[in-house]
Amino acid sequence: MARHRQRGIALVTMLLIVALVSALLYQLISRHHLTIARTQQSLGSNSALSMVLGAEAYARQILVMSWEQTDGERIDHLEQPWAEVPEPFEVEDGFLEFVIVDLHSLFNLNALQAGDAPEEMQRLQRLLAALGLEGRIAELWKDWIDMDDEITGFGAEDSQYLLNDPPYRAANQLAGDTSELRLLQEIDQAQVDALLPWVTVLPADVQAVNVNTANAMTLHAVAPQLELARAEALAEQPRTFATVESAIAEIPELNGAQDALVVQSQFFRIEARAEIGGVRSELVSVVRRDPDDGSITLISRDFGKRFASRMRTE
Ligand SMILES: [Ca+2]
Repeated sequence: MARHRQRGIALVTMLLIVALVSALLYQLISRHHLTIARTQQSLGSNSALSMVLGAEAYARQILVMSWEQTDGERIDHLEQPWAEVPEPFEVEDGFLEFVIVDLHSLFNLNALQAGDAPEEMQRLQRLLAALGLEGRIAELWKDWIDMDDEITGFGAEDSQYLLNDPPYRAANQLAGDTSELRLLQEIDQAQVDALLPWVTVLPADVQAVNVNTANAMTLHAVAPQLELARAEALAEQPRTFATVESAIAEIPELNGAQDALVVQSQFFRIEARAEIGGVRSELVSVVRRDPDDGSITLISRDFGKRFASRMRTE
């Protein structure tokens, strides 16, 4: 009996030891897994970050190369290397993609700050009408960036914004980002989303639309005689006008838009996105390319903007 009991105790002890070792091993392995997962995550995010910064550097090179190829003519158009959208690059455990956008192909919302700018107000209203949006947005926007506190039409100034919860003030200066549209009084997300693809904020209060790269909406907005259908047809064609005058000579409907048009672009936006090991990184950079020597200056970098991937449908 005594021997049986001893055996029983030995067995229980063994089982206890096995259980203890198993628990210890499990804990060790879990910790190890966690460390591995953490390392993978950190490696992934480092790689994705390096990739988008690399894409930005590469895009800058393409912009310089495009400038060098203009052979003293110094015009920018969509037949140049920068405008070619590269296929997403497959890399180990992920992909990288980027695109360069000419900001002079878009409507400069900051142009509404110039003087009393009635012409720019009408231009923005034409854009809004073409998009089926209410014209009041132009007045709200003008008040948002103009330096005074006087309400324009159905616009709004501090007197309205300070009554909001939470209260805030009108910017009363050139906008730094198109996302400021979201702060306008009584504007909703759907209206902002409809407007965003066609507009930009250049660090200048002038309209400088490149007739060679502009989208149909922007051309229609700045040229009062240019119907939208005609603008759409024009935007489909390859355009390589050397001067604004030659563009107007060929397309008389552009008359009245001389002051708003250019054939040379300075500001570009680079949108880069990488996904490595399930970790995503997005970068939107704005750069200025000097029209005289082709050198590039970084204006802003934003890692917080989200945009649709051509690789993944979201
Ligand atoms: Ca104002």
